[in-house]
Amino acid sequence: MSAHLFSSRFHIAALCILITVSFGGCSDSDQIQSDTSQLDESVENGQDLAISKEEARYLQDVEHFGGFVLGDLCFPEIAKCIRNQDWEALEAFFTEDFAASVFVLEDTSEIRREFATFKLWGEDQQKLETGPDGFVESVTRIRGLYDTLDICSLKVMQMKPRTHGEFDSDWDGSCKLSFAGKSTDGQTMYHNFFFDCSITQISDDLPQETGWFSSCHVTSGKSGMCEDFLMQDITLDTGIETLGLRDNWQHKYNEGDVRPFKTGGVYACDYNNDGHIDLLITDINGLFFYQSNGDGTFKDVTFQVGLKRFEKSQVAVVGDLNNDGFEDLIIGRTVYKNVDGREFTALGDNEYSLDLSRVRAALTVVDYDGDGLLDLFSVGENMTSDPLPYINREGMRGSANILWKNTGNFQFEDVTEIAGVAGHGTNAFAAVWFDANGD
Ligand SMILES: [Ca+2]
Ligand SMILES: [Ca+2]
Ligand SMILES: [Ca+2]
Ligand SMILES: [Ca+2]
Repeated sequence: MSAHLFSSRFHIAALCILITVSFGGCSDSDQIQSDTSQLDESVENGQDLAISKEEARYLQDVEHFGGFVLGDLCFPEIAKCIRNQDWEALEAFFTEDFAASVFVLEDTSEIRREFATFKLWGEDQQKLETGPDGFVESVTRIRGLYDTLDICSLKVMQMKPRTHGEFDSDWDGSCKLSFAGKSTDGQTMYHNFFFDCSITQISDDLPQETGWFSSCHVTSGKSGMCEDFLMQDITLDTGIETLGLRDNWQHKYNEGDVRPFKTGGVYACDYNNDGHIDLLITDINGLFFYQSNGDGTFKDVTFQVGLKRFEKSQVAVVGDLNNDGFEDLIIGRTVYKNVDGREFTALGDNEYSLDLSRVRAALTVVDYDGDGLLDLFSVGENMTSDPLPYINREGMRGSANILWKNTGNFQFEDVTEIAGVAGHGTNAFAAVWFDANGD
């Protein structure tokens, strides 16, 4: 998720905070418009959310300072110094007693594979305890291996105040220094080093300040080198047309436009049982169904299989709902029966028993009771047009989760209450089913 989505306070970065999936969000899908008449779906079961209002606010502040101020504003300046080999400017960020440890880079063995050569540094490798000079020397050596740099970045991995609640005192956490590009002898190469690090304090003024980076101790590292990139972009050779799909990061939104949280998804299935995976692509701009030709290429068969190109529902699910051996589809509020692997026909209202208007964010298929019939689970979602804050939305809970038990022939029974899975009204994008206890 990118910083550009949010105001700084709510910036989402790789932080130490493990938050149960609880992002609020509105979707601009016409299936999921916010609507006050839907409020009676919200979960008001008297149970408190996992953290107090104060704690939620604190987490947002930690995220703002650690993720946005440090991660998005300050660390890129350090990375810029490293990229430009401006060591004097880099050292200005260090405190007078800056302490560091670095690996003795030669102290590792090479792992040779047919396609690439790797190096790993970890607990077994020799480290040097050092100060600013030794740190800069180590970084200089790694930087010097590169002729051109595609990536030179310093990212926050975790960051939190050493003393709970004290932002203007020491912060501890970890960071990752990454390089990728071409080596001086023309090889494709990358280096990643992970550090435990400390900062003297973080406030909104930090980007204007120097002398705040107090320690940086390396914990592990890895590098790889090969003749050329191991992965190749083959999109143009597949027959899959991506031009019409919304790229939510690149798309230009006008001021005042709300950037949607969801713009679609890709659903893999083998609808014609020929052993080759076919693709359903839902997108804010329309619907696409690609049949695999079996040789890595695809054919657009959206119309041939009976689907509507201009259906703009992003919520979909694939699964053999009637156990006839052919995977069926639910797209938005329509249930499609797969007819012998040839086409999909939309079922009429009396041919299935699901109230799909209650589905908010995503549907997940699972046979939760092991009876051989695929059941459906819908996760709750924030139902207001204001997507923030995503932690402990005040005075407003998201919609309930719903579990539908499949009783055969597209008939479903709402077993949410019996199964006790309505949830606490937190917001989610999706659910994952797994057998946690191996029974
Ligand atoms: Ca197929
Ligand atoms: Ca079926
Ligand atoms: Ca079942
Ligand atoms: Ca289990």
